[in-house]
Amino acid sequence: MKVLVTGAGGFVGQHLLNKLMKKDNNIVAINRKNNKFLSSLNIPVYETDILDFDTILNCIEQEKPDVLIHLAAQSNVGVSWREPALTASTNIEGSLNLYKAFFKVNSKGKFINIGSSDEYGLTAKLGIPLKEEMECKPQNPYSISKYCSEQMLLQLAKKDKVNVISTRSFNHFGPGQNIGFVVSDFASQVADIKKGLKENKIFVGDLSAARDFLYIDDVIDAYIKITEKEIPTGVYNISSGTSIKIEYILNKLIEISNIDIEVIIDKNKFRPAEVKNFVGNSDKLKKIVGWKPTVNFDDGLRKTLNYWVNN
Ligand code: A2R
Ligand code: GDD
Repeated sequence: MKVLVTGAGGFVGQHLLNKLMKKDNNIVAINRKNNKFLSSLNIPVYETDILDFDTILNCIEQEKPDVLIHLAAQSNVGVSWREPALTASTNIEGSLNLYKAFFKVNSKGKFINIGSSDEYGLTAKLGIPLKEEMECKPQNPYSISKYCSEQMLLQLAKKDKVNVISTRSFNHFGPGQNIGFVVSDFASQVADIKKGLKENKIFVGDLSAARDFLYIDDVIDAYIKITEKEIPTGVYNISSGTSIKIEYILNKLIEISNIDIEVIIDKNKFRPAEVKNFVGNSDKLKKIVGWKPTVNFDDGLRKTLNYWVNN
């Protein structure tokens, strides 16, 4: 099977490619700029912005992929408040470019769009595990762009009678995730303290929020199953089913590090609008592709902290 991955040099992209390469797949990558990891793999890499339709079409015409896994995005909620237009164009127009180019070349192919649990927005306030059929009320520029692209793609898929899977992936974390996401923000600071590069103070945002977290390996496993198995067009949650308080993550990382660390709440790190608690129900995906998460949350934190200590 030939699989084209966009955003291949990003956090999820690198983990996904490592796993896909171990299987009998033919991989092609799209990435905006030159990337050391991608250059080290023996695969075709197209360096382009997903807003550049002609280059995208050229890549897809040359490679003729069976499956497109669309990861490329402005993925950071905090950044989306500062750059709403960039977030909208990348996440909406970029996704539409890929849809148009992909199905122009292969109307029998599978388009996997990576969306976000954040699309549920205010509905999460119900405090019950979110299901795909529940209403979405996104509350920030990032989740609005993700919901918009998801709905555009699904409506077009209905009209064009093509196969589009759009995930609502809940929070994920692991080695290689950028600063700007909560586990990386905390683990990188704890690692710097451990290495003596920083005084024993950690700066954090809103600790009262809670999220449904998956370790990156479980997320990749879900994406691979969606790639390999037949799956009807629609929306699929990818979640653990458990909500974890941000404060727990902080305390656990400090406990694992075995150092006394002073916690400083930094109001600048708070979001203009925050839905406090997310938890998802992923029965739909489990039933169709037989996926279930397997990594213990605390073990995932240990691996992530080790990554930061060693890098
Ligand atoms: O910003 P760059 O140059 O490192 O590339 C990022 C890429 N990307 C783009 N590629 C082409 N044209 C663009 N206009 C463009 N804007 C961004 O998407 C990077 O390689 C990738 C995103 O990687 P991360 O920010 O590390 O996100 P992550 O965690 O891998 O998320 C994957 C997907 C995204 O759709 C998220 O919204 C979702 O999972 O949660
Ligand atoms: N980033 C960050 N940094 N968040 C903090 C911090 C901090 O120092 N302190 C507290 N938080 C809180 C945030 O206010 C939020 O409630 C929670 O920790 C998680 O923040 P993020 O890791 O930035 O994740 P997110 O939920 O806003 O968005 C992520 O998850 C989505 C899935 O729901 C991103 O990975 C999105 O791309 C993804 O779609």
